[in-house]
Amino acid sequence: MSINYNELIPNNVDLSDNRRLQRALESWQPHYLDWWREMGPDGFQNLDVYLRTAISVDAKGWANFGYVRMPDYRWGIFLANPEKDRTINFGDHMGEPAWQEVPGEYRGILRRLIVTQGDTEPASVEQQRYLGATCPSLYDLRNLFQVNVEEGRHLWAMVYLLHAFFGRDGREEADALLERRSGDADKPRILLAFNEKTPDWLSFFMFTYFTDRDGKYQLASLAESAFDPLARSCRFMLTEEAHHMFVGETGVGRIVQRACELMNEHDTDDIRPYGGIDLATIQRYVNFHFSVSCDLFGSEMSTNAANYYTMGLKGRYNETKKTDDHKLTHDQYTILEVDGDQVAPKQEAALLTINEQLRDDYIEDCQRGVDRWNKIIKRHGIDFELTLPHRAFHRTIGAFADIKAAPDGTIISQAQWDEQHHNWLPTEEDRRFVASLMQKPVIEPGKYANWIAPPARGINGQPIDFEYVKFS
Ligand code: BYC
Ligand code: FE
Ligand code: FE
Repeated sequence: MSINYNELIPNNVDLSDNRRLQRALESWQPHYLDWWREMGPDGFQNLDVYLRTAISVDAKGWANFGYVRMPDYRWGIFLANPEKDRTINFGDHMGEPAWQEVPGEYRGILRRLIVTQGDTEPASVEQQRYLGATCPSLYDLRNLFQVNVEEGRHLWAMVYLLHAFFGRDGREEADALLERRSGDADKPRILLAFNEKTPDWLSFFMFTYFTDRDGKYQLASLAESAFDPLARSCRFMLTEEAHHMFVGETGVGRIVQRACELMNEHDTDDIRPYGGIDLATIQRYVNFHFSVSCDLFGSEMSTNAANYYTMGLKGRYNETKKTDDHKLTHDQYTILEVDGDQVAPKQEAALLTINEQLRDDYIEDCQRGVDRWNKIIKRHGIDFELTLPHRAFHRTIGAFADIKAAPDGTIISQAQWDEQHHNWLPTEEDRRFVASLMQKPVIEPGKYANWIAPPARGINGQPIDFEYVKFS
């Protein structure tokens, strides 16, 4: 299905056939642009940025790269192609045809899921608003802006669903998505991680590695939804998500590489005097971003999640590849719980552990990238391993919210935590140091800040010294 770019709102949903919906979205559009100007990237809005724009939703649709001013980016409504005669793959409605409309009894709950998903997208743009001013290169600046415009597009995806299927309540929720603000005391974003700051580029790369990856797993679960327009929206969003995680993985990898180079060059672990970010600091950032992202999966035991599943609203990762009965009424699943002064495995009813099952898939995926970072370290002959902290570490949601745990999962006292946590989480001093490396933007084509290695290759086959953002 090709995308119609001749309309005010590019789309592949035949928007012009539904004049009421078209008009409603066209009246939301200027509010979106106001939000983008107010809360999107600070500065840089009049520069030409080498961005990709989807021209169709099949694999070849991504081949379109060109210079665009960000406010002129063609945000629109793109759903993956419909699957013919799609049926519901799990829960009470398994085997029935997928829904093209929202069943009345699930309206409130489905709207809430869509709003929660939609809320994260503008939140992340707000969190990343000031990073342009300290970019390590034009290549990285372009990647930041690519991520930002696509998160804006993800907001459009959810707003389309709200407008098209939820009537007046949906329109009100769409307006509210532009009113909440990341970190605002009075009108914060919904989920905790999206109210944290992303103050520097190490945080940005960690965020796109760990937090965008929550996006991947949540979107994959929603892509299984019985509500077909949601499933198709999320399917296409996942193709955009892959680039965000690539930015995170390669960004952290390049910082690790530069750290190793400086360690070898100066024969010391203490590379701060040479303007590198030491591996111990990188580990503390990993600990922070991994733990707050783990919280995004909700409680281990969740009747909400069980209901979403039974109702057919939100499935598991790769639902159709699983070989159980897709109802889970009799199955068990092992999760970790606090048992006295230890963290111990316990069997629970599988249906209640859907959140934890997704978190397990997520953690496994997180580990793969950490392994690749460790290969970089090993290749430099350095004896150090980055590790993911235990899932009980530094949690504020779920079974471990009320205890303190060391990164290895040992339960410790509050006093031990107070004494040790500066070794485990970024300190004020770490953050000040990282920020001190990132005082000025590096905007000369082909130049890279000293604390990060250049990428292995450029974007879309372009060289690494390409003018990814035009300042002239
Ligand atoms: N912060 O049964 P529970 C992305 C609340 S990221 C604050 O444990 P449930 C992106 C919960 O709402 C993907 N509150 O959890 C990435 C509930 O409240 P009520 C975002 C939280 O409901 C980077 C209570 O605690 N998408 O796309 O099973 C850049 C107990 O709930 C949190 C989605 O999240 C938290 N961390 O699951 C850009 C998908 N966790 O009912 C974008 C949609 C839980 O007591 N959302 N609570 O008032 C969902 O599927 C679910 O809402 C959650 C929570 C998985 C988040
Ligand atoms: Fe997104
Ligand atoms: Fe993303």
